Amino acid sequence: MEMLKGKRAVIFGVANERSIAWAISQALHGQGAEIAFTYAGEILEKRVRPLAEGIGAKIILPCDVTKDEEIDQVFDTLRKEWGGLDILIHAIAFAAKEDLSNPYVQTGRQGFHLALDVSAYSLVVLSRHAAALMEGRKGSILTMTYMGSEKVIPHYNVMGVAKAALEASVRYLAHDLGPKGIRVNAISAGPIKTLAAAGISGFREMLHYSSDRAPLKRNIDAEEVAQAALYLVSDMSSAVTGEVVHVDAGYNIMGM
Ligand code: NAD
Ligand code: 0WE
Repeated sequence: MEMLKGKRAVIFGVANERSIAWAISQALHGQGAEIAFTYAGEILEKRVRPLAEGIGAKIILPCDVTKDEEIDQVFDTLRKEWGGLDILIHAIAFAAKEDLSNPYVQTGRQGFHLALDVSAYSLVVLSRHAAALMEGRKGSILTMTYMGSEKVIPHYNVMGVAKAALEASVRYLAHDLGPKGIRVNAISAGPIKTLAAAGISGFREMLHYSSDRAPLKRNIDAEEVAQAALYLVSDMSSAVTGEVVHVDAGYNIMGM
């Protein structure tokens, strides 16, 4: 049974075949959804376009979320081509490299603004545009977060603060958009070796540390995140909104 037959989804955050957003795209497509893709700049277009075309995508557009014109262009196109929207996936985060290595106390104003703008504010502006296309369609908005918002993960720094703002935004957006029947949720994923993780020194050690301590005694993969995403964007979770679902082999529940 195709759970998302006839549904239309726009996905922000595919960089390559390892991206969590790509695993989610494949899962949604596998359930019959039609998907529009965006990519953050020309260099990534070369990676994203072949992946997107491989699952029959017709709408593939540039969107750097720090640029309002590019955001407007994406939603203008969706309105023109589709006339409506059912699902928005937000899987975007960025902080300057030095802000993930220096102590948090050294974070400058510019680095703070960049991380919060790309990683948290973007959900607000994208949700506002999406909601206008979701009128009367029981829409679902889903973002990706990480436990560094709740507890200190050394070096996650300003990204942890941005994820805390993102998770609070999920709750405020759920409140605003709930009366329109639109649900807003987040998945808090355990560490996965994607492009965003590749640049992090000591990531391998982090994976070992997590799998050692997690109740399930292992790490997770992007496909497992995608299965949880399927639940959160489908009717299976019709009464779930404002929630942060941990997909982390249980790591977050441990105290000692
Ligand atoms: P990824 O590198 O594949 O995805 C990150 C995406 O953010 C990329 O597609 C990149 O193009 C996009 N991006 C960065 N700056 C942007 C901008 N200005 N405008 C538009 N897009 C921009 O890595 P990923 O691990 O798949 O990350 C996806 C999401 O999952 C992120 O929100 C990340 O915080 C979250 N997450 C990742 C992990 C992990 O361990 N990999 C764990 C928990 C949560
Ligand atoms: O959200 C993330 C990573 C997001 C990220 C990654 C980079 C690397 C390259 C944001 N900005 C940048 N900027 C770059 O220049 N994760 C959940 C993965 C991650 O990142 C960490 C982690 C984990 C887990 C950083 C420190 C400690 C743990």
